[in-house]
Amino acid sequence: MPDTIFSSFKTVAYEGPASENPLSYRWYDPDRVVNGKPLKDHLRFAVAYWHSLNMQGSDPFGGPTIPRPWFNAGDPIAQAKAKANAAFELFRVLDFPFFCWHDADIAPPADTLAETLKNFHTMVDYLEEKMRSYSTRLLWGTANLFSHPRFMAGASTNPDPEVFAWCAATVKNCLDATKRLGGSNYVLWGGREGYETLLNTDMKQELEQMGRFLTMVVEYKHKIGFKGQILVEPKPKEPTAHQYDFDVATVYSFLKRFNLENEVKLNIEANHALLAGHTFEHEIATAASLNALGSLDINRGDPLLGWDTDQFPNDLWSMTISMIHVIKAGGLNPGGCNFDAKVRRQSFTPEDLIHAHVGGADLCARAFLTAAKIIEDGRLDKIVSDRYAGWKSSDAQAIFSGKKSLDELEKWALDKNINPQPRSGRQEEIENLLVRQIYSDKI
Ligand code: XLS
Ligand code: NI
Ligand code: NI
Repeated sequence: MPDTIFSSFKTVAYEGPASENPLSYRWYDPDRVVNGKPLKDHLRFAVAYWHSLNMQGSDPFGGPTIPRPWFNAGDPIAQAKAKANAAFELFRVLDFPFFCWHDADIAPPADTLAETLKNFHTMVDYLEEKMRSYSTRLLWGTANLFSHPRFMAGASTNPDPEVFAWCAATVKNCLDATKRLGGSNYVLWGGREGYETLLNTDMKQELEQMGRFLTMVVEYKHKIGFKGQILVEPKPKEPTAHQYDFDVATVYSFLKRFNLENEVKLNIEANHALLAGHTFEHEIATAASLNALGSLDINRGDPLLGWDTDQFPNDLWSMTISMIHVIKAGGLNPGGCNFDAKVRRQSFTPEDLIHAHVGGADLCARAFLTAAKIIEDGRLDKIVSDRYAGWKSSDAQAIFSGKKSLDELEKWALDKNINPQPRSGRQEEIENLLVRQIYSDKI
């Protein structure tokens, strides 16, 4: 194996909660069986190529701070190959079963479409070769249709149909590559699908374009027999103030409008939820209630800042509540937990990147284990089902089955002389119960 900045690190192993070794898993025991399946198959952790291999710590006020030696490895293809060598060593160190990429993360873009695709194919061949010697698989592929200046006015929503065609060609190739590499999902995040100013924007036209584009993606998926899920990733505010894929509810109604709700599911990101004025658990529960939960982008935002800081997660409370909803929705598979998270610009050593993923994986694992226990314990569920118990009566069920109209209900209410009484929502009791369970050492 080629020598990389990650090669000297031992593969991080599960050592249990008592371990003082900072580069060990204390909660993430990949083989621990929960609800009949090993933890690794529930969580399906993935490394995000862009944040872990490409990002070098630049921000609007300063350039790169994080040395990534593959960027000095020769011509652009040599750099991309050196980067891939390091990537697979990082996956090996973390013992993560999956990774995710954008086309532009794995292969250098060029001036023409033909050359860009040529580079991409060279690198897909190379990744395929790497995947023969490593066990890490592809959770999802996606296209970067937002960084290059040609996308400044949008990708599929661009006023220029040639940009739309460029995007179609790119996504076609990314879908082909995802299928070839055995990917479980294909993601579309609408990077610049939104507008800077309404003054130059035909919103109706742009939404029609976006709907047509997604429909073409779904049609092509079926044409090539790609069995993975197509996922849309909601995000508000960034980079444009008005993003069309604002949140789960907005994306779902868009899917309904274009009859795609049975074809496309959602990739939900914690930081995006926060930016939309929601919590991660709210977005997951919303998707679950619509049968639209697909996969998760794991990270956290800074509530004091208004942008996508993409930090590694550390909020056990929110992650546990989120995992309760995930488990109740039937789990994530074929989705997974992709660490769409980056280290801070002062965290420039390879070790920082490993610490970041180890902590994130442990947090998710602990949250998942606790969530499974809370569900098994049943007390929380009992409180909730008691709260809705009235709906189990045959009279109440008749409302749902459409057998009662407004005027019939009026008659029923008057005949029964109903007088509904307030009942406690028991919120503090529930919170106390969850504090005990979430912060318990016995997991
Ligand atoms: C950006 C998004 C992006 C998607 C993939 O904020 O989270 O990283 O996950 O394009
Ligand atoms: Ni994301
Ligand atoms: Ni994001």
